Amino acid sequence: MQHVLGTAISHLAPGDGPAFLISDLHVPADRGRAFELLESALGAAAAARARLFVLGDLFDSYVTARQIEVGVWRDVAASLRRAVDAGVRIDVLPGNRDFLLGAEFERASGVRLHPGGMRLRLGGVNTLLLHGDELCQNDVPYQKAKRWLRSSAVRLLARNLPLGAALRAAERARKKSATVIASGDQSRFLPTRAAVDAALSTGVRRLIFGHIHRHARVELAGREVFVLPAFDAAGVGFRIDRIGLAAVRFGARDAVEAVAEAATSLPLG
Ligand SMILES: [Mn+2]
Repeated sequence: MQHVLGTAISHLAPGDGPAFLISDLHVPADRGRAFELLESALGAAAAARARLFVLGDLFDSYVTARQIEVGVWRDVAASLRRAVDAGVRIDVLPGNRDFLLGAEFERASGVRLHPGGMRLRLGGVNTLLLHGDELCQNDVPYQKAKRWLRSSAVRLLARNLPLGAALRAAERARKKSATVIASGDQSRFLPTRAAVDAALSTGVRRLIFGHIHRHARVELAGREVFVLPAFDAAGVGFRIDRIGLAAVRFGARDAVEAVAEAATSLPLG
């Protein structure tokens, strides 16, 4: 398998029909607004006969395999399953908050879960889809912790935790991460130019990622770079077809409306 910045890349068959992309839903244990927004996106994808890509952090946290049988995790899986049964193909990347998603999630939801990034021809354009955390190479403590957390021993241990212990661990990790993010030099959370160049050097013409919660579109060395905003903020994602890529907002009753242009600059670390 090809790797970019330590991320395994799945090569997918071309998808030249319409596609919707969303990222960073962070669906919380109490459902929040994100759950409703997800249902809107699923309805819109079914109505438009579009496929759906979720570029990571679908959940605010996901630790143990037992989680998919309870609460909001079970309900999200059921919603995804209804869309899949209605003919929507859904491809999901794990994010940094839900990297422990496993085969039980695929089985319950019917989506295809890929280990890292995805590469495919999308709307006629060779495209690389990433969550985006691998691009933030200046965040050295995070990149170190990531290698450790994703080792097979830690994965095995976490995914087999009893449900109560897993949920408490996830809550502690979430609080700690909020404290870390609020402290220190914020520029370390930006993608680095070198990392973006490494992703583009795979030969794609378009790179799309999320994670940094900052809607943007920029051109770098003749290639297009698009950043998805956090979906839980306003229900905004991208629509891609043969005509191009546009930002859209998902609303009630399968409505999809155009969104104003994104920032055309992206600060890089
Ligand atoms: Mn993220």
